[in-house]
Amino acid sequence: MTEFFQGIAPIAHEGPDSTNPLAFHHYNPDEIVMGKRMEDHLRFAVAYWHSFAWEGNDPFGGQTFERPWHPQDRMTTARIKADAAFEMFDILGQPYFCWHDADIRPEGDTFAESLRNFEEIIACFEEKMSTRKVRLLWGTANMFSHRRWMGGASTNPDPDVFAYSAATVKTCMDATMKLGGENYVLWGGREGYETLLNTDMGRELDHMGRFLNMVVDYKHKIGFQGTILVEPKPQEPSKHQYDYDAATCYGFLQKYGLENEVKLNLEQGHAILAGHSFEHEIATAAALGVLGSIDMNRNDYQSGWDTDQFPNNVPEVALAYYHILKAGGLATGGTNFDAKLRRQSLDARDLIAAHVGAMDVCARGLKAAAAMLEDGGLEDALKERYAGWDTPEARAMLNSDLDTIFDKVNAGAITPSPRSGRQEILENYVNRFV
Ligand code: XLS
Ligand code: NI
Ligand code: NI
Repeated sequence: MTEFFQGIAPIAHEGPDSTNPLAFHHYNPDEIVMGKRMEDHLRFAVAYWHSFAWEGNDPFGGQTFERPWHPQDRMTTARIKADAAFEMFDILGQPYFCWHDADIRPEGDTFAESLRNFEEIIACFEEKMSTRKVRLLWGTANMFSHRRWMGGASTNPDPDVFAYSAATVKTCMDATMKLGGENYVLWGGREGYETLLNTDMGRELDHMGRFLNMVVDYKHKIGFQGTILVEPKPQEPSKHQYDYDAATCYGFLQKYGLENEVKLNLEQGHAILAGHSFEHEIATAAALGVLGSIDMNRNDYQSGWDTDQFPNNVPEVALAYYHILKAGGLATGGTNFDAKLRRQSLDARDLIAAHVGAMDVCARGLKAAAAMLEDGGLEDALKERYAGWDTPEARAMLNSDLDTIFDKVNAGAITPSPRSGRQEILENYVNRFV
């Protein structure tokens, strides 16, 4: 036992009238929503990097947190960090967690030493998981922090870095599989460029496509049953990341023959950075058949950065879950809190409260989304708006050609009559539920 969370009891559902800040008011894992337990819809995960590896620094200031697992450059503290992490999982009772290799183990002097460190911690996780219900939602490789990745990982101009990336991802996939992980994520933070003056874009994209094919081949080789996910983000740290948004990623997957093998891990803050809404990204992925999982956070709308704050906006979250429910749910995916405390939130209590609040916000969003779907108001409005396409003549048009259509329109048989899109009415409708 570490002392870090001392005095904080496991969080219980106390209902909306409770004033206890360390209780769930809306998240009730066993409550049935649309025929399924709330926990099984939301599939919450804690992100090891923000909660345990991040030390409170920002671009203008250094470490603000002092944790029992600092400094993080040795195995003794990596084990204390693991103890604290699992203590927090016990307190929150969330079903999943996620990691990067670099979050959980200290970097060694050589690849082999880093791997030894990593495998030791994975064995320690395996032991801790054997007596608990918590599972691994996904593992991933941090191929953006160390200086070797400064020019990219699989898109690096140096083939030695490509090799290092391949070897690193292999070890992270092995570890993910060992822990029974349900997905494997690739986020290409430095795949992209700072200046075109030194970048051969076509070559880099080909290398990235080849790399991802190797990942998929390896998945099949080892019999990994989970889903391979790519996480779109338009910029930060690279200026022009190749995985800009859901639509760009889909084009990339298609070009390299991967659209049936790889799905997307969509993040709220990344959607905003790309100039979209979260539900836009979810609806895009769902329409293209590549909705995988979500990273739930929010940006500070004033600062314009990827500030990775815990979600606190029920109407926004409700629309995200609306599109997820409509698409049939998260399948192997989950709701990963890719979110960190503010750097002044120094206490263990802050870390717990952040997750408790976020889980409550998501629960409210899910319930609102389910209520809207069950009521059917938005679906009815959609049906009505597209009702013209229900006629056989309209459907046949899709299989005809410009000349045939021209003849009908030119003969006066077809005259469009504009109808209201009813946006305000629909917005007011949503407002009744959120
Ligand atoms: C960074 C990304 C990262 C991925 C995992 O912005 O969100 O945290 O989720 O590498
Ligand atoms: Ni992010
Ligand atoms: Ni993320």
